[in-house]
Amino acid sequence: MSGGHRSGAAGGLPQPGRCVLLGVLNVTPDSFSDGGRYLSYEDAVAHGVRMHAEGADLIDIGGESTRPGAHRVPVPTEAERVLPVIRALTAQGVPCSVDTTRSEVAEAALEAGATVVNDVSGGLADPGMGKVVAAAGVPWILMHWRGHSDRMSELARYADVVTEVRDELLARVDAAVAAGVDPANLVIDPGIGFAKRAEHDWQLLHRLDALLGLGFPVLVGVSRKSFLGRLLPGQDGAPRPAAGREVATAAISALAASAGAWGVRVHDVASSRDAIAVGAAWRYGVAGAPWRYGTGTA
Ligand code: PMM
Repeated sequence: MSGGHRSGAAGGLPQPGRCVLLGVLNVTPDSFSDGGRYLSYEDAVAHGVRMHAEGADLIDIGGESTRPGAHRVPVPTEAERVLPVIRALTAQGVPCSVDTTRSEVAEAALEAGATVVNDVSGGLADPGMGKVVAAAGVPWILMHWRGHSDRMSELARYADVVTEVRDELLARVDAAVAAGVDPANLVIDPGIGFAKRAEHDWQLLHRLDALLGLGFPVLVGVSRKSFLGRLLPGQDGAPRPAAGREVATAAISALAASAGAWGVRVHDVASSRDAIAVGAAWRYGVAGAPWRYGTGTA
């Protein structure tokens, strides 16, 4: 890509003076770590309010599981899951993003009060998404993606994962800008665990600077993912179950924030909030200093 539309100033993005926290709220029966827990409207809203109180800047609400092997749900089902929760949370002043690859769902979610679109397909799954986001003038998180969950493991083939992910993300940025989206409203995300094997995930985190150097805010989503389970096997050699991956998740939140990531997407907001505060105090040598994302920004 060009690179001509890079921007340091992000339009409508939350910038709270520290690394942004997106709290995960999956209103699904089958997401890998919280599936089925927040399927009831009351439980979902209460959990969103709780994460907001713990420091989440956005509650990221999804109605379709993206775990490897998952099958798609019909549009009305996805919409019926997320819209009432978005309405209830935004009515209480809790900012929400919608985690969807479908323009119809995104459009309805924005009408219901969501202020950010988080699209794990980076606009690839639905050619109409760019138009909806451009018309609404809201931030759009473009994640690196190669195909739907039922076939993503066969797509995890790379000669040089860092370069390929960077170039494929830049192609999505170009497509978004061509659809009329303000580049200041774009966030990029390496898509940890999506068409990636554990070694790809670690290389992408190790070389996060390759994405940060593009000049767009970067979001990192590792929360409880399987590469962490494989890093931390039990004595029997089996991967650590998802419930035991919280400390590892918080460690990555601190490291990602210190590296200059704009935000992290996590299930447990409190532990990542604390880890990020520690990382920021370390980085600046003082507690509570105002913090800016990006590389080399003081
Ligand atoms: N991961 C999941 C879902 N949505 N969105 C972004 N931007 N980045 C991610 O890494 C990401 C995402 C899968 O995790 P979940 O099933 O626990 O929500």
